[in-house]
Amino acid sequence: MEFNNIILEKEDYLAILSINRPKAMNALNADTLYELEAAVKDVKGDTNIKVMIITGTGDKSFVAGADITFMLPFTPIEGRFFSAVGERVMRQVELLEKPVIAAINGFALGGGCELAMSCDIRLASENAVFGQPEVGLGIIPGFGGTQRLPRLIGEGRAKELTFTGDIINAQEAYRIGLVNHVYPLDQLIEEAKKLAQKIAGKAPLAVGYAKYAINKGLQADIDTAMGIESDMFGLCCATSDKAEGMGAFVEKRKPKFEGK
Ligand code: CO8
Repeated sequence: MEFNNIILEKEDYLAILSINRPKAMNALNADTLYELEAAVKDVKGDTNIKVMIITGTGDKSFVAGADITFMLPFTPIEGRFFSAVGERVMRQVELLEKPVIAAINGFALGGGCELAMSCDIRLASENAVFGQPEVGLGIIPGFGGTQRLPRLIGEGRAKELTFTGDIINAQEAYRIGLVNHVYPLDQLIEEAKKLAQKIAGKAPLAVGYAKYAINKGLQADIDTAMGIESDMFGLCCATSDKAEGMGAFVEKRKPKFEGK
């Protein structure tokens, strides 16, 4: 698929996906979502890639939301369809068995905040701002925001942000646990790459299984969740990386993981 609204770059083990619609502050229309979906599928199938970073081009905006001009003429059927497309694409980001780091370089509003929340780890630049301003447009968050925000920051805070449409800065996002770290804008991508490198040095299948266990377990009751964890632990024991990791410890050397 030819990409017109995103850029997908690969550096060794790392995929960097940049939303690239500068004329609309990187807002998400249907084409951009379909490209994002294709890129995630590509990364999923590329065994060289261990970690993905999602960011926005430019220095002002990560993603300023779903494209309002695109949504303005929506019928109920079209609205429901577009919401479901966004939900599906963001779920694919969430379910990708490789870590996804959001490098949030500016506006993360509406669908932008929702995209960031579908990533595993969120790093923000000092100029980043967050919010779910949808109710000010007569709609509600429709790319998973009503579900992921309360799971991430708690019901009370999520309801306040969603009902008021308040915009919060990066420090406040850090304080309430919406982002893991805040960096100066010019250091953001380097810090995201450093984090990616640290993760890429670990056993990739184990990292993927840990992501699976956390994501699936969080949606299940505790006994089912423990079963998911032990299943994934068992699966790790089928990998040669487990023999390598433990063998290296015993032999007092650094492990060399192959993702097998
Ligand atoms: N959609 C479409 N165009 C946008 C968007 C957007 N979300 N955000 C910015 N743009 C466009 C502007 O219209 C403007 O275009 P033009 O130059 O042609 O007039 C250009 O980007 C630059 O924007 P501004 O001039 O407004 O730049 P400022 O620096 O003054 O302001 C802001 C930047 C604060 C980001 C401002 O543009 C803004 O408030 N944007 C809208 C933010 C917003 O409300 N986002 C939520 C959208 S709703 C949503 O995301 C719902 C998700 C679920 C959908 C479910 C499917 C049905």
